[in-house]
Amino acid sequence: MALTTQRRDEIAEAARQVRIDTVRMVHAATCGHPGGPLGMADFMATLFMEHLRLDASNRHAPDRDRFVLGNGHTCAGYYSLLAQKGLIERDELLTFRKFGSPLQGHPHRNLDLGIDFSTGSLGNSLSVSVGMALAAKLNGWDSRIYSASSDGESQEGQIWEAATAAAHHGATNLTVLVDFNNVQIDGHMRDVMDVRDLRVKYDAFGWHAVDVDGHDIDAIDAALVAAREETSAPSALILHTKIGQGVSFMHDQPGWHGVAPNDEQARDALLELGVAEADVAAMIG
Ligand SMILES: Cc1ncc(C[n+]2csc(CCOP(=O)(O)OP(=O)(O)O)c2C)c(N)n1
Repeated sequence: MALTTQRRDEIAEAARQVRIDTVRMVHAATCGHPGGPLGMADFMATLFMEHLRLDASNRHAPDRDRFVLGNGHTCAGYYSLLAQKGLIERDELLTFRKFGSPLQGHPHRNLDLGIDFSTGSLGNSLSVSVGMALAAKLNGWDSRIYSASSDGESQEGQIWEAATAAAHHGATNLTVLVDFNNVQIDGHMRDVMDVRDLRVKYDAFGWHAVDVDGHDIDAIDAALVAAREETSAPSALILHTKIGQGVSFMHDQPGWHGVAPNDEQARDALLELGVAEADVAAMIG
């Protein structure tokens, strides 16, 4: 069933909150990765708010859904959504990357907070997710495994070993969401090492693979529904996004992969994201 207008607005608001939290967290930490989470906010919010069966009440239930963030450097947005789902205290978000905080610059497994796996070393995530999917099947759990990845992570050979294994062993309860923004740490994919057409690649590996506008909440929701209904193959959503989406001076700029905004930039970003001027002053100091 299609999203109601109210539900779409709620998801869009959750995505806006991801963007606001990301700017605040990376600014407060004076280091981190703002561009990726801004670009992923729309599909991550649709997944977390509408599809992922993970919340404070079922965080330890064996038959819950699971989420693995392969592009672990984009975790500011992930933490924001865990807070929006009541798994992380909102106050804790501003401890991001601080000594002793559970919210480090790459996810550290912590089931109390809903973090199912440690990531950051690119390439492992799909292998782990295939294992989780097959384990759920063997145990008879009605769990779906959602695995976020990226065009940069798709340069890792291990991703394609995992893709082969997933199709061969029938991990039909697995959905990978690839953030395809055509950018990675050293610049545009075409200048570093182009991964080309990921839909065609996943299709050739025996997956149900679709291209999706990664900023269209209705299209993302429909693709996640179709993935859940696909019973003959694992599913790959190739989500076409722009790094830095929502903040004009970060939009499609590879330079914002891993740089913190200074005070002035954070202020401008928060104002553009619709935060009231008085609140921005209190946030930035
Ligand atoms: C195994 C491994 N090699 C290198 C890195 C360094 N690294 C961190 S992020 C990144 C680029 C990843 O590309 P992508 O996720 O597409 O970046 P984004 O879209 O967020 O800019 C690299 C190479 C790493 N984390 N792990």
